[in-house]
Amino acid sequence: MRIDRIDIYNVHNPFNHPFETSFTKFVNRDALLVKVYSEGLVGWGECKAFYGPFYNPEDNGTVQHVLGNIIIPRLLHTEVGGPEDFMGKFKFIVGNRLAKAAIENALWEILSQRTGKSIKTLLGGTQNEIKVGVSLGIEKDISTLFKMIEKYLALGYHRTKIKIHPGQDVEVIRAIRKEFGDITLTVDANSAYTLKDIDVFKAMDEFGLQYIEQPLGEDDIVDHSILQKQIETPICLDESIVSYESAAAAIRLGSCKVINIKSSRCGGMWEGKRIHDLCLEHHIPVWCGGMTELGIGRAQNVSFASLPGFSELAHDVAAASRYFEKDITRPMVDITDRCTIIVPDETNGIKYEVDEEAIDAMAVAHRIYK
Ligand code: OSB
Ligand code: MG
Repeated sequence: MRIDRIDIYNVHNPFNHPFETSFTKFVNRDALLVKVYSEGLVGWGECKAFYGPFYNPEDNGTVQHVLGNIIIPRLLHTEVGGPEDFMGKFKFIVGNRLAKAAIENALWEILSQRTGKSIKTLLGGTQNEIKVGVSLGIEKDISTLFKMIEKYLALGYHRTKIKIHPGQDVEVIRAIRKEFGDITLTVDANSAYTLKDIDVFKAMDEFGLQYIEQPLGEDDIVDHSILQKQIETPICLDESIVSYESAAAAIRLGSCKVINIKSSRCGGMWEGKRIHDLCLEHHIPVWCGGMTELGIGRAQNVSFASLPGFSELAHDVAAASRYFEKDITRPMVDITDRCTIIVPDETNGIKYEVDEEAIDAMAVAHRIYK
């Protein structure tokens, strides 16, 4: 596919409820969207970076630089075979995987249009619908958190995940178990702890959590393996899994028993699928993570989560209305009465059209490269 033109939109969309993690409190979703033009077709990609480098080292500013000054000038007016070929051609760029994934995802969209096959079919997805869970932020007090938990349990969400940080952890979990009993519960620390806090994690063993997500450093594989050996609760790595190689290292060292695959964190769906296949081979349960995406990224996550390994655990792919009043797809991504999301493919007629008027209304900048 020849790449003729690429547009980058900076969009701004307020959250309907602030989302607080151990690293920052989000009030708005500020994101970059890419629109890739190829031989009369158009594919969209959503970059999952945030306004600052809190979750991983990239942010919207670094992505703008890497796309605008490094990747796009080398991509324009060239031939690309597809996502895999793109990843090979840009392997010389170290890291910056969220930036790469934005373009990579758009190439899947173009490939889908060229072949008349859904992304699900192109990837080898097998599931018609995916099971959704909810990720809840840190709240100012326990009664506010309880109200949020109640709301999503009532909607049928299959798993409740709460964000924790030092000082708001074990006692919060104890209170939730007391109030809500045996619900499927997980916690996500987003790297807020070190091995010095080992007693905090030992204390969590009595609560039967499905897993503890990313307790230690974002670039750490070794300390997680030390921690995993001393606690019963499975560790699920998120931030630390940035590639096939890091997943292989984590599996070999026993650093986790579960992996949250965010394909964007690893450069895109092609790399994400390699990690999925590796985990399946090693019997490591996986689920599809989220980055509070707008509709383009959310819909692509739904397609990605159709892979066979994603059939057991619930995903951080909620209804768009969990975060936003307005979104950029028609219809907005939504849940069924079973609290699943239907995977779009050529047999069910489900599609998420990109709502360009909504994008224009949310855009604070628009750059054209051609
Ligand atoms: O660690 O999974 C995470 C949101 C922003 C950054 C990191 C994470 C999250 C979430 C929300 O937990 C998942 C979602 O619903 O999109
Ligand atoms: Mg996480």
